[in-house]
Amino acid sequence: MKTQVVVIGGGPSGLLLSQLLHRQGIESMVLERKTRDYVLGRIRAGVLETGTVDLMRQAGVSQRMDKECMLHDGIVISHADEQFSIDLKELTGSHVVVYGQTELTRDLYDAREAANGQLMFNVEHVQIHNADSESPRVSYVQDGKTYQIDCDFVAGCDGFHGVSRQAIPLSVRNEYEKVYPFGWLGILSETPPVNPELIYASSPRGFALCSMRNANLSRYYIQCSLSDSPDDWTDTAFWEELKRRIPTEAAEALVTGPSIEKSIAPLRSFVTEPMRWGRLFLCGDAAHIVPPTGAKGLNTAAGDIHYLFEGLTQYYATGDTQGIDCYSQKALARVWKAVRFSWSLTSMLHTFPDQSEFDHKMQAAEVAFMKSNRHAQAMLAENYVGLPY
Ligand code: RFL
Ligand code: PHB
Repeated sequence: MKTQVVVIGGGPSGLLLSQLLHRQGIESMVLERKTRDYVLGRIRAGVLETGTVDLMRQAGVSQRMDKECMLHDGIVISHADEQFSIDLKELTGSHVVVYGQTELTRDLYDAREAANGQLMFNVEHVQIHNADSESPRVSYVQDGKTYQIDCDFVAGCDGFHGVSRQAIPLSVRNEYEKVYPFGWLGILSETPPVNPELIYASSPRGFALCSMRNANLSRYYIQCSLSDSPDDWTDTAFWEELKRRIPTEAAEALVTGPSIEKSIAPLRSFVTEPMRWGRLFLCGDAAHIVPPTGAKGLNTAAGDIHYLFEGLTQYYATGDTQGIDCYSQKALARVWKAVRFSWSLTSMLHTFPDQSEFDHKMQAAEVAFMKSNRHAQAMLAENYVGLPY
């Protein structure tokens, strides 16, 4: 088989790239290890930057999103008894959009399928060959049969546990990592959101987040121990713990109900450099992970796709490799800023196991400064709505 771009991974990064390329007449094949239903069953991101929304528009897949998404002009930060809003709109002139990753991915699958895009599911043993040559090849196994695809480029969009990053030799690959000593236990429930804006709550018992998907679908998280399993937490125990961590009025207003999904995500910061080796380009979680506190994972993935799409479009239109040559440098410059922001928000709002009284005082002083200082609020707001591409 032959195509122009092989995309490894049918998550949001891979599908978005494939759909954008299709709109430019550039052919791609997407290889996904799981089934479509499995990918759509993973409950992940909820908050989109306007840059991500614009890319969905550019990909021609924003119709449902434009109709169903919720515009958010602010977020609430609470710490012990202090509570204040960050007015995103007033501080930046911009906003974020609440639209679930599940829905965004569904829209992309629908569009790729409607255009007869080549999507292979349940593929195994994906291998990248000759990525540092002019003619890379990708092989995979499906239903026990081995297939080979000759291509011009390979986009590694296969997430943190994928094979693409491992294809870059250790002699050229540098990895930077910080693992946080806690996770997030998240639940989805068919209840109205407790507050129109997201609440990021820091409390002596740990962090909590009140988020949503729509007017009758709420997403809540609490910081938990890494040794916890979702089965350790009954719904009642979850709701009780959430109420202890969020502002009193919110706890009193909270509508509880059965969870329809419950999962634990570990928190990690991770970056691999470079994000390109020969004709292989890493995008999204395959190249970097951030803790979800800043809502930057999917948005940073979308940034990568923007740069790679620009580079590939330029190459196919003119033969000029300038865009693809500076892909890694451009993407990494934005990635590191998202990594810093996510780390700093995580550090400010979570309880750490070995934290001293001094450390607690530093967190409290940082929140108090932010509450009273417009510049500090503006710094958070600019990062939260998304840095320019
Ligand atoms: P994905 O979504 O992991 O998709 C990779 C795909 O590749 C497939 N795959 C393979 N396919 C073929 N061969 C192989 N060898 C393969 N290995 C893997 C996988 O099956 C999968 O389908 O990566 P992608 O596309 O880069 O997308 C990244 C985002 O999923 C991720 O960054 C976000 O979900 C992070 N995130 C958030 N990001 C935001 O921007 N805003 C948020 O509000 C937000 N909230 C979150 C989040 C992540 C969370 N978790 C669970 C980690 C909240 C949570 C709780
Ligand atoms: C979510 O709704 O899943 C969500 C929102 C904001 C975050 C992380 C996750 O920072």
